[in-house]
Amino acid sequence: MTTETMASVASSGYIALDETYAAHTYHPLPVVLSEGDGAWVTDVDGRRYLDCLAGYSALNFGHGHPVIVAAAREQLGRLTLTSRAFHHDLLGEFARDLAELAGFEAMLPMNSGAEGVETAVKLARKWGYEVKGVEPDRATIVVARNNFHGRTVSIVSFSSDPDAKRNFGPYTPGFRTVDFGDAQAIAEAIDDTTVAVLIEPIQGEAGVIIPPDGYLRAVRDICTRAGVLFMADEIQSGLGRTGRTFACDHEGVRPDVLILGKALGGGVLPVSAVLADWSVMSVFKPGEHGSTFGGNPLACAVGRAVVGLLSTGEFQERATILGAHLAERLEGLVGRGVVDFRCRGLWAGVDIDPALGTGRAVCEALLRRGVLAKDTHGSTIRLAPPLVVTSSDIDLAVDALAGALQDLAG
Ligand code: IF1
Repeated sequence: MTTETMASVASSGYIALDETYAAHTYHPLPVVLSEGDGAWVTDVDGRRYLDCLAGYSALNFGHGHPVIVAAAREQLGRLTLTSRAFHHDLLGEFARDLAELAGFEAMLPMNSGAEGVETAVKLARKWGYEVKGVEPDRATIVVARNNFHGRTVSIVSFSSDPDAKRNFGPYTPGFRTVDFGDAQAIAEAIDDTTVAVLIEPIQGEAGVIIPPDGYLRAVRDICTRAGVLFMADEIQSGLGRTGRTFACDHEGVRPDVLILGKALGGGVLPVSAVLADWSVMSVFKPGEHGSTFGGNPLACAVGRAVVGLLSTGEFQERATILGAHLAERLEGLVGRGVVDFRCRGLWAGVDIDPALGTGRAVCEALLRRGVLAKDTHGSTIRLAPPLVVTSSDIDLAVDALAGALQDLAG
């Protein structure tokens, strides 16, 4: 039975309804989820799956973490939205807590990750003109090939993924692309129009691409010497995923602008934020940037709960210890259908032998074995379970991967 026909009668009804009314911007696996608890989810037929995607790292704390749910429930009954035309009693505390966790003087609350990245681009350009003295409308930002920073027109303007970019022009100018991992290429791309360098410390969608040791430190030093802003997109790599609070922490590097999202909303609602010191953030004046929902009370309540969970270091330690176990188990699959893998904390990109099939085929086989995962490109899959996963869950996931590879080998 093919995977496409594997969907049950019940789930087929849901899938048909999705396809009738929801834009076809995804090709979901044939599973219809209805409940989540920790690292596990349940479909409409009562089948349970280990969630190894975790909402692309938006569910670092798992489905329904009690601290996050309690904070959301309590705030739902109090005040959920005011707009920023008025103050409310949670923004200042959330801003303080997040700024202290990240080591910055100020934060700007937004909603989606893409809004966070767009905010950072606007901030860097404005800082460039008003502080650095770049000629008006000439600002450039250096970005990395194979980046993923979101789906707005300006962001896909500097994407190197043809599917993400095709037929969305005319594109926003002012971006220069260099190979990820090549610090010298960044130095050579910087000139007197450059206001910032924007990179993911580890490239997620590209396949969990970890740069050479010292790369982040080199980028930091190059940006400092050139007087340009080092902007780190930690929307996917941040908030415990790699075993540290932020992926930049692995090299002891502090960016000038830090962009957060996904798990900042606890898997409950979209919460993103841009952090910087006032020497940069103060270029934004009232009326120059904002959003209806940015910094809303419900987002602040959930965001504060997330910061509280991260402040103990428990999740970072779990990701380190369990990530080492994941890497050790994956090592055992190299040469048995796995060509190579990269792993930092509980975040792995696994390259499957293309002769066995595409990453999609592997994920369909994993689905049949009770594990949810998502391919990135070609024959690479990403494993990123919630950080509440257990060691035996990881064994189950890797055993299922071994079985899936045998299924594909025939
Ligand atoms: C989709 C990818 C992952 C991100 C980084 C900003 C954003 C993302 C490093 C934008 C979002 C999501 C978007 C989602 C699938 C997923 C994704 F496959 F698209 F590329 F994770 F790798 N910076 N990534 O990873 O945040 O606006 O989505 O909140 O668009 O299909 P967002």
